Parts: sequence; C-alpha cells; structure tokens
Amino acid sequence: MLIWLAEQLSSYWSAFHVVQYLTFRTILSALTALALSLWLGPLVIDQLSARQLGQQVRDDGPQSHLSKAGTPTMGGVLILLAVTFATLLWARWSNAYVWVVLAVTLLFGMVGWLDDWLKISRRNARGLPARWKYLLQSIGGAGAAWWLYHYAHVPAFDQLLIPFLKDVYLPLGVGFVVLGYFVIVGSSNAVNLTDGLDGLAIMPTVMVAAALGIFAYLTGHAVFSQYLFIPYVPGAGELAVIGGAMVGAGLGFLWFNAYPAQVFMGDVGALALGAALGTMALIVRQELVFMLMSGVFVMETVSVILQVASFKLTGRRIFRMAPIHHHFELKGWPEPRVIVRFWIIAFVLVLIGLASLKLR
Ligand code: 57M
Repeated sequence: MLIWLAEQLSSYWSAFHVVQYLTFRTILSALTALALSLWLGPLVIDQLSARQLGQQVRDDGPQSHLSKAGTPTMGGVLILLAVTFATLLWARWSNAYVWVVLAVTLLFGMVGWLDDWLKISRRNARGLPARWKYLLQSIGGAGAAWWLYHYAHVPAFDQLLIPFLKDVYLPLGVGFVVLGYFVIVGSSNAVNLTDGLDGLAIMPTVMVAAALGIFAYLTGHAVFSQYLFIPYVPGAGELAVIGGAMVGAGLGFLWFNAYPAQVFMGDVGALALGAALGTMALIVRQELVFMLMSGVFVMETVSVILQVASFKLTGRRIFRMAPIHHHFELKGWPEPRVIVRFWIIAFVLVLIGLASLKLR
C-alpha cells in the first residue's frame, strides 16, 4: 500500500523513490512486523488469559509438560496479524504471488483456529476431527498448487530443480500440482508436529523464511537468477516482503514464546506458518532445497512415521516418545538444551541450503 502512496509523492519529493526498492521494503516489513508483535504481544496474551484460552496438556506426555497447563495458546493470531499487516503495508498489491501466499496462510490459519477453539471450548486435547482437518488442508493446498500451475506461465513451473547440480531438472508437467499439494500440506503439518517445546518451531521457521526471502529476491531478478543458474520467476521477488514480515513477526512472537513460554502459537500459528513456507518454496521453485533447510521439521515428521509404523508392525517403539523432541526430553535433556540444539541444526541446514545457490 505504501508503495502506491510513495509513487504519488515521489513526483513532489524524489526521496520517496527509496520505497520502490525491494530490499528497503523487505527490511521495513520485518521491522514493522517485529514492532507490531512486540507491541500487541502483551495485549494478546492478556486477552487470551482473560478468556481462559489456556492449553490443555495431555497427561501421557513428559511430566515436565504438566506444569505448562493453562499457558495461553492461539498466540499464532499475533503472528498472523503482524505478517498480514506488514505485508499489506509494504508489498505491491498488484503482485498475485503475494495474494496467494497470504490467502494460503490465512486459510490454514483458520483451520488451525477452528482446531484450537474446539480443543479449548471442549476442554480436551482433541480438536477438529483429523479427517476434517486434512480435507480443509487438502482443499487449500491443492487449490493453491492448481492455481499456481495455471497462472504462472513460466517454464520453471514444469520442472523440479535438482540442487547442487548445474541445469539438472526433472520434468513435472501437471505433476507440479501433486508436488505442490504435498509441499504445502506436508510443511504445514510438519511445523505443527515440531511445535511441542518453547520456541522450537518458531526459530527454524524464522530462519527458513529468511532464506526463502533471499531465494525470492534472487529468483525474481533477471540478472542474478541467470548468473546463479536458478529459475527466473518474474514477480517472485515480492515474496521477500512476506519473508521479512515472517522473520519480524516470528522474532516478536519468540520474545514471549522463549523458555519458559508465556504463550504458545497453537495450530492457528503452526499450520499457517508451515503452509506459508511451503507455498513460498513452490513459487521460488526450490522444493528440494526447502526440504533440506526444513530438516528439523522433516526429522520430527519422520520420527513420528517411523514410531507409528514400528509400533503397529512390531509392537515396539523406536524412540522413547515421538515426535523426537520428546525422546530427548525423556532421556533427561533439559528442555532449553533440546531447543537450542535443534536451532543449531536448523541454522546449519539453512546455510547449506543457501550454499546451493553457488555450489552447482
Ligand atoms: C500437536 N501439540 C503439542 C500448542 C502448540 C501422531 C502424533 C505424533 C501427533 C502428535 C500431535 O498431536 N502433534 C501436534 C502437538 C502441544 O502444543 C500445542 O499444540 C500447538 C501446536 N499444534 O502451539 O498449542 C504441547 O506441546 C508443548 N508446547 C510447549 N511449548 C510450545 O511453544 O511446551 C507447545 C508449544 C503443549 C506443550 O506441552 O501442551 C503436544 O505435544 O501435544 N502427538 C504427540 O505429539 C504425542 N505423541 C505421541 O502420542 N507419540 C506416540 C505415537 C507417535 C506412537 C509415541 O511416541 O508412542 C505426544 N504429545 C503429548 N503428550 N503432548 C505424547 C503425549
């Protein structure tokens, strides 16, 4: 919105031209979202507490979690408010990719909100029935992928880029829609599974969002994309503004979610953020690099799949408890140690993902 205003004002004062620069708007988007979430955080937490929107904690989990019962949840509302506001303020409204990412984020946020609300109002840990949750997520994921496939008349949307190799692509065709569905829905659920310790999901989300913002900037730039041998997707650069907003809002949320957490994000935050990352990764055509950078989310998901499969097939557990962060807790690691070590893993993976820009 402000870019439109600045364009009108720049004929009076040329300094307003600076607002046209994507890097400038990305930084301001991050700072706006950060300031907003820090400012609104205490208000939202107070409101959630006043309405008794506190977490129900399952009694079959690690004992250390029982004391977390009643911590306000649905703090993801704060993240979504900050991301949406900062994006609308600093992004170009004429860019369709921005609207797709925002729409997917808010749709998955609504699914999560419904789930959280049912859990809290019924005062038990079971919310929206799984089949409804997956149906709504599937409509959102497949719808977004289908729209992108038809809207983006860019050759890169027919190809899966293989990282670390020069000019190696797998043909996708309409398979893009299937891939897109799995990336969006998978990423949404993976972040949700990871969100089980204070700050565990939000910090890797911030790191991956920052990296995808960099990919978006380069992918939307005709010269840089050609120089780096990455796909050129006109208009994708604008997603850097959303990436910036996610970084700012995520750090603002972490301020309150840091151990010992004053608020949890709830499904409204986790499902939305995961879907947003997946959609951005699709548009910048970096699905495999995204999976690598999201290694912590992937590891958490794989631990659940292995645990469930092993338990069903052999009656034995591989981990003391899945997702894997519970395994380490039950081994006696203090919660902050698990969290920070997982952050370090995420950081290293994001660096390797960024290195794929040059190593090929
Ligand atoms: C939701 N929710 C947290 C909070 C957060 C298939 C199965 C593996 C699914 C899995 C599951 O339900 N996962 C998704 C995880 C919950 O946090 C809420 O949920 C939101 C995110 N969706 O924002 O609102 C609890 O996590 C803790 N927490 C923090 N800090 C945070 O910042 O400490 C969350 C955020 C909170 C709080 O304690 O109450 C959760 O873990 O429930 N199920 C499981 O994770 C369960 N695992 C399991 O059943 N494992 C079995 C299976 C796989 C065979 C096994 O290993 O044997 C465990 N979860 C819990 N207790 N809580 C087991 C028992």
